[in-house]
Amino acid sequence: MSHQDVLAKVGLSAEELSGGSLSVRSPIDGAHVADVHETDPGEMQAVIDRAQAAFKVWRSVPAPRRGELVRLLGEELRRSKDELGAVVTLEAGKIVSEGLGEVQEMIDICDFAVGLSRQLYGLTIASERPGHRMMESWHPMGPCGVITAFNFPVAVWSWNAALALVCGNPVIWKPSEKTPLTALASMKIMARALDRFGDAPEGLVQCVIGGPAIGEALVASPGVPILSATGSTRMGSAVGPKVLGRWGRPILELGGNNAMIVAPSADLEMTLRAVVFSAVGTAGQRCTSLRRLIVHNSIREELVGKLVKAYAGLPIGDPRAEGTLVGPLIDHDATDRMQAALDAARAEGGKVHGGGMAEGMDGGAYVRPAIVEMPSQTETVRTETFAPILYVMGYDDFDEAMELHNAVPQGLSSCIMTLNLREAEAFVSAAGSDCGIANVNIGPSGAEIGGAFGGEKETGGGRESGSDAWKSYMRRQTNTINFSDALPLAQGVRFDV
Ligand code: UN1
Repeated sequence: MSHQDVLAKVGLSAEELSGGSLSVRSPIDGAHVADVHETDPGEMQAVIDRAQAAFKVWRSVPAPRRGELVRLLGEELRRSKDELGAVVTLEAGKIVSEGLGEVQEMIDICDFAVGLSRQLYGLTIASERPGHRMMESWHPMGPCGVITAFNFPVAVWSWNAALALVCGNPVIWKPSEKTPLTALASMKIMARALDRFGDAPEGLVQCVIGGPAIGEALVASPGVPILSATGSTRMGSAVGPKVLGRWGRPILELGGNNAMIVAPSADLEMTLRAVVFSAVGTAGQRCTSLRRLIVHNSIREELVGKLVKAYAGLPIGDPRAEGTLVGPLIDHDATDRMQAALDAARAEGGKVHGGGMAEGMDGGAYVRPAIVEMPSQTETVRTETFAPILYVMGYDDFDEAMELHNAVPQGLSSCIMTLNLREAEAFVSAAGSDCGIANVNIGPSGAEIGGAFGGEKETGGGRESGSDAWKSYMRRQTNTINFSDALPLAQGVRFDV
C-alpha cells in the first residue's frame, strides 16, 4: 500500500495533508508525505480559552458518564486498529506488530480509564472532634496540556487523555513535529467517539500542531494547570521549572538509561530474548529501551558471544515487511548521534560489535544495532542516546552491580535476570534499583498500562497510566463536616467568644 493510501484509510483528506508549512517525511524511505497546517501561536490563547470553557461544563458531568466517552474512544480505536497502526508504522517507522501494539496500548488504557471513572475514590478519615466527619474529595483540575514525543506518537497521548477525560479535564495535545499525522488520525477517531457521545462541550479535546512556540504557550499559561511532557531531559528541565514557576503541575516523563543486571544463575536463553527485544525493539527508540547490560564476569563472554551472534542475524529493513524486527531510526540526525556515541565510546576504550549503516530502503536511516563492551561506566554510557546501542560492563559481586546500576543520572526502568531469590528481592528493595520501574526476569521495556509509568532523578518524577497515577490529574480536597450543635476546635484550643 502506498503512503498516501495509508493516510487516506484513516480519513485524512488531501486538504489536510497539503498546503501547510510542516513538512512530514516517512522514516521508511525518507519520502515526503504531507505538508501539514500548523497552529498559529497567536491562536493559542483562543485554544486555551476554549478548553477552559469546556472545563466549566465537563467538570460537572458525572465521572461515569465521562467514562462513557472514553469507552466509545476505545471502541473506535478497536475498529481502526489496523489503520492507525499502519500510520504509526508510516510515520514513526515501527514494525507492524509494534505499530499495532501501540494502538492496543491505547485501547487498554481506555478500558482501564472506563473502570476508573467509577473508582475515583477518596478516603474517609476519623475526626478528633465529636459530631464531625472528615473525608477527601477528588475534583477535576482544568485543562491538561499533553506534549508527546515521536517514539510513542499516540499511546502516550492516550495514557494522558483517557485519564484526564475521566478525571474531568479537557485535553490540549501538542504532538511531536515529527509525527503530526498519527495525531491527526487519532483526532479523527476521537471525533467519531465525540459524535457518538453527543453532548460533549466544544473544545474538550484539541490538538495543536507546530514547534516550540506552541508548546511554550501551553507551558506558560496558567489556563493549563496540568502539563504532561514526554521527551528529553533537556526539554523537561526547561518545561518543569516554568510550569512550577506559575504554580502549575508538571507531569514529566524524560530520559531513561535502563539497565539489566545478569546474575550467574540467570536463564541465559530467556536473557538473550529479553535483551534483544528490549535493546533493539523499536530500533532502540523507547524511553524504556535497554541501554546498559551489567553482567557477571563468569558468564560475560558467553552472553556477549551469543548476543553478537543474535545481532548479526537480525532482520533489519522495511518495517512493513513480514519478519522485519528492526526498522529505521526516525531520521538521519539520529544516525549521526548514534555514530557520534559509538565514536566516543571507542575513544573511551569501548569495543564495538555491529553499528554502522544497514541495508534498508533508500532514503531511510537504517542502522545495525551495536553492542559495545566497555571497560567502565564512562560518560558516554551515562548519557542516553536514542538509538540501538547496548553497553556491556562486567561485575564480580552483587553490591558492585547494584552500585553501577544506580550510578547514572536517569531513573526510569530497570531489571535483573536471576534465579536467586535473595538477589531478586534485593533488587526491588529499598536499597535496590532506584528506578520507577524495576523488573525481575523480564526486560525493562514493554510495560503494561496497569502499572504507574515513570521514573526518578532526571526522568522527571512523573507517573502516568495505571495504578493511582490518576491522582496527578485531580485536585485533592480535604473536607470536615460538623453535624453536631457545637463548635469544638481541633487540638483542644479554647477560644470562647
Ligand atoms: C516511551 O518510550 O515513552 O513500556 C513509552 C514501554 C511502553 C511505553 C514506552 N509501554 O516500553
